[in-house]
Amino acid sequence: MVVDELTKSKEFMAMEDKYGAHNYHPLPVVLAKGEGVFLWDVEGKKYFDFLSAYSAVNQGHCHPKIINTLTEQAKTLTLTSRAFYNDALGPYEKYITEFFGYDKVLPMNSGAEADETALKLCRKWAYNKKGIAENEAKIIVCDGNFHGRTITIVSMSTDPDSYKGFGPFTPGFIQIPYNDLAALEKALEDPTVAGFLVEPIQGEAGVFVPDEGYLAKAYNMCKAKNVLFIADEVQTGIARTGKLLACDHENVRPDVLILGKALSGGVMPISAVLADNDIMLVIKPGEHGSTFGGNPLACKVAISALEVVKEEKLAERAENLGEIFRTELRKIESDMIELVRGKGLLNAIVIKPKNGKEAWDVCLKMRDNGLLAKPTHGHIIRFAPPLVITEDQIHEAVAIIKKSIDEISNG
Ligand code: IF1
Repeated sequence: MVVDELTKSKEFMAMEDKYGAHNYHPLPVVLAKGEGVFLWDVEGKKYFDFLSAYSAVNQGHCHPKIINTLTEQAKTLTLTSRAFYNDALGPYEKYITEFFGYDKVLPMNSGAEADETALKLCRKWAYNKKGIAENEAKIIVCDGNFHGRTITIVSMSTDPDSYKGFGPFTPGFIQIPYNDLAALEKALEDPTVAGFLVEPIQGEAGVFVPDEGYLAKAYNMCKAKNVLFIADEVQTGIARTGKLLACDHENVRPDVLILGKALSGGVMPISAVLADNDIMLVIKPGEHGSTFGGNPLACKVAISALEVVKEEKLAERAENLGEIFRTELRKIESDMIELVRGKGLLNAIVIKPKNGKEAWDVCLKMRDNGLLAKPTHGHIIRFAPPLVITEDQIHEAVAIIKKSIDEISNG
């Protein structure tokens, strides 16, 4: 960037630094416009978006169908609260429960709220249905988990960046290694265990894909012990991994399904918890909710966002284009690429630092070359473009990734 261009971007970055909390360390790029797989910065430079706001923009930025729905409903009715009925919530609840095959949905806003809802549902079910003594219910979680940033959720975390300095912590969680059925079997021996909360693929931990069969075996082990299998598909759901849900790869139907992010196509915060009546109905009127949960604007937007998934066959696209993407990435000959892994269009490369250069430097170089991605846990770069990307664009993006790694590698 030449000096005057830097000024504009620098002004925006300085403003965020001066007036905003420092709870993020963004890649230095200031975005102003998004359309489909592309983003533009304040200087008008165009980029491939290979993060999709952490898989919230699966349908592509500002999808016309979703934006039309948003603008029409925004002129009509945005929020009633659940103190009253409205003409959008029922039709949405019917649509989404039929879409995913569950009796009921509890609508929330953020992914963390949906995870918290699932935890409350599981505990209430433990006391009312499984007969565990009040306040004794335990929930099994995995090392490396990421389910959000609330105090109860970080109480489950094994990442000090997530929990350190935020104690005291919520009790009642058992941490076991991810992708370890023996550890799960042992933990399930505890009769006070009520649920197993798991990401079908661990996104934040670095796109860890568990062994084939892990989810199905874990599910069966939970059923044998009358323990709820709770799938957090906030990041892996909505077609991202090549199926509507990542659990679909193993034909696992979670007892409790948690959705978020792309449920709105990246347009606004919409999340949901789905379950059948014997679980969902343990929560009675007045025992849980949220001001914006299930608001008419979100209901209409979510229906459009899900219609796009079906109409544009986004799961099939993710499956096919993900294979091509991983194959092409694996052709890149570089001693900086340790490995390539992923499922559908949720992928990552593990970078081996070289000459003091690491994943962050690769991301800066990719930015200069027109592609945006961000490292997770220092040495892993996650690649998650909108699922509307084309095969030609996949090849274009791989060329940028290769060029950038070569430039960094050869210093
Ligand atoms: C950040 C991570 C990803 C999630 C899963 C629940 C939530 C998330 C599997 C909570 C949210 C976001 C949060 C965002 C960055 C991003 C993220 F790096 F933090 F871990 F994707 F991997 N379950 N993930 O991935 O949903 O409350 O955010 O709507 O906090 O920086 P949320």
